Amino acid sequence: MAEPASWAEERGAIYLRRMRTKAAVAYEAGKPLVIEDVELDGPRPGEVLVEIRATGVCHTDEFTRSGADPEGLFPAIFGHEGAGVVVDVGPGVTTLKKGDHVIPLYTPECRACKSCLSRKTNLCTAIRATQGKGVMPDGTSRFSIGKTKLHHYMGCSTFAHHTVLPEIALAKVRDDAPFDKICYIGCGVTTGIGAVIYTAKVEPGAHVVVFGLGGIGLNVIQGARIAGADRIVGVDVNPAREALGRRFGMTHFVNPKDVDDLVPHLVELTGGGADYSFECVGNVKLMRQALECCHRGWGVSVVIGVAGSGQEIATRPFQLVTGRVWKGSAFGGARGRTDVPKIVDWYMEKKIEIDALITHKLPLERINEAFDLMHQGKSIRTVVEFA
Ligand code: NAD
Ligand code: AHE
Ligand code: ZN
Repeated sequence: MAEPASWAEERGAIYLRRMRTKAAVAYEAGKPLVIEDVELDGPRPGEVLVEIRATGVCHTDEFTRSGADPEGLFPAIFGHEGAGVVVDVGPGVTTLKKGDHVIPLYTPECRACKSCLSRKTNLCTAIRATQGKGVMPDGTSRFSIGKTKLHHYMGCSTFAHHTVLPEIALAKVRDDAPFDKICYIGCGVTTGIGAVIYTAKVEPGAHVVVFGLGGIGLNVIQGARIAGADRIVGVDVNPAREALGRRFGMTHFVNPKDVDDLVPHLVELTGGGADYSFECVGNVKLMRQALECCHRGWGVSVVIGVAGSGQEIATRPFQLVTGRVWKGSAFGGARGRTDVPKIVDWYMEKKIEIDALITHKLPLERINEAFDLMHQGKSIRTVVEFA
């Protein structure tokens, strides 16, 4: 007898095949993650079971772990920068099959909601409400430990060896791309490069200022170089970031600690103000500086950094009256199912660089060290590989 395409099809309406898998569980804000064997229910209609092969640890995971995220829920399985292989599909899934290589998307692309159809944004709204509540689109969680349900995180939960996602939240990518590198395209690479090419649309010859040269900012620099920017000024309090910044295309480095008045200094360095600036830290004071270092009349400042609960941005309205533009970018403005496979191709064709940014690799059991390395300013990206 031929093997059924999936267990769910075989059993008709019962979709609850349960398996055990290893995951890093966040029980409480501010506490280390705990490695556990958790239960995972199989994929329901429109869902896909994925074996995660590798996941990056992004500053946003730390933001939520720390308790600064107003949407943060506990207990949860974090992680949103993964890559893996389809293990099983639920009924009705048509675009993916067992064995496909995929990148989970915290910004899905349903291609049918008002936002997707508008062509004005990448912020698909098909499942955002349930995603923010830490559950699948049907309102339930697939993860549990004993009788306790665990929340999904950003619709991805890639700090688990296996996870379940909606079909619309997976980008199918080529089979020959290494998981331990392309997982970074699931957030940092796409966010940084995308903010330059999709959100800001930086043009050749532009003068660009990038605040924060971490996992996102260095990708903004790489994007600005690819876009043909003429002057790329990097700003970071960590002097160790200068060398990597220059390697990725930065032409000038500024450590705010060495400068009396940062904004006039940046205006001078960019010959009257930046055409484009990017805030890649999540600090509302820097967001203001990033706007105010922009050129009068046309400078565009893009907020990428995520700021903690209760924080607000401020500037004199005159900054906007005189033509500066403040905008934001989520997932680099990229449409995941359409753009992510292309970005994987760019990596494989050596049009973009990723390897040098993956500074550390750890097994899941040591994932808490990734947060330590981040705080110590030692890592750009730590990638956790599943054995
Ligand atoms: P990271 O920790 O790798 O890098 C942050 C960098 O900022 C570090 O190099 C640090 O030295 C520098 N920095 C800290 N304080 C500074 C200051 N006062 N002045 C100048 N530089 C300073 O973090 P990351 O992974 O690159 O993430 C950066 C931000 O982007 C975070 O807020 C993260 O949550 C956010 N993010 C947003 C999106 C999005 O879609 N909008 C996607 C991913 C990450
Ligand atoms: N939950 C936070 C906001 C977090 C946030 O802005 N997330 C970014 C992605 S960061 C990836 O590392 C994003 O895509 N935002 C759009 C969205 O719909 O969440 C809060 O402040 O409530
Ligand atoms: Zn991220």
